[in-house]
Amino acid sequence: MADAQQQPIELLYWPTPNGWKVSIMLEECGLPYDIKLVNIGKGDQFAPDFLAVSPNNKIPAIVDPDGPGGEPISVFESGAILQYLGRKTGKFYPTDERKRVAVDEWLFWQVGGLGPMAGQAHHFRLYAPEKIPYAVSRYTNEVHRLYGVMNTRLKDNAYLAGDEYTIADIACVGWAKLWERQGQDIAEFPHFARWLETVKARPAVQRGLMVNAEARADLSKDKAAQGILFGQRAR
Ligand SMILES: N[C@@H](CCC(=O)N[C@@H](CS)C(=O)NCC(=O)O)C(=O)O
Repeated sequence: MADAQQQPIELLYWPTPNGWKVSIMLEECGLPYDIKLVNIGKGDQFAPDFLAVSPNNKIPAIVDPDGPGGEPISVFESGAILQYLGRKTGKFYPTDERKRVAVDEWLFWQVGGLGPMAGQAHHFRLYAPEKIPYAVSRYTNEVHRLYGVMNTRLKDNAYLAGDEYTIADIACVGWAKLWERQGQDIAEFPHFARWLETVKARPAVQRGLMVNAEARADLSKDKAAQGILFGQRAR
């Protein structure tokens, strides 16, 4: 249970698949939080105060005033945030070592595989100024392969890490719900489809996905935002 004395966690956020991971987790855990919107299409992610917390200039990040030892702590990288909140609350991140290893496997699979590959599929299918057939097919195929892996896993398991809903499912749902934009046909993946409907039906997932949903713009039509997001080199 969330500590009644818990001060609000600051969530540095924009409504994207990586941001949703943390809004969903905070909703699932019943933790109080305040949103600080970081408009990544306008370049807020390069502001010094944001970089002090999230040096990779990407959302999400959190600042927890009640961190270890009662002192504030900031955390960046969605996987690290989910693990931190799971350890802090004892929710959705089992302590049994075998179960925890299974969660970590699928969590790392998401942050190192599904997220980046689906992100590239979005990029080359929707945002790239020229259609590059090789890139479109490379990332569409890779997402297809990954959904096949997920589908096989979910044939005999209710959730990614086994029979319990965990932070691994929370990490995946925001990406998986965008399967159409990734050029996929969900009918090919019936176990994946069953899992997606089950996870999306959770009230906390629905609340997490709605956080500042009105700010979510169509990036494919916003050339200025594309210039900020896709033209960066080391600063
Ligand atoms: N590995 C990071 C990826 C985060 C990420 O890619 N965030 C995107 C939004 S979904 C972002 O902030 N992009 C801003 C930029 O690239 O400048 C994580 O899992 O937290």
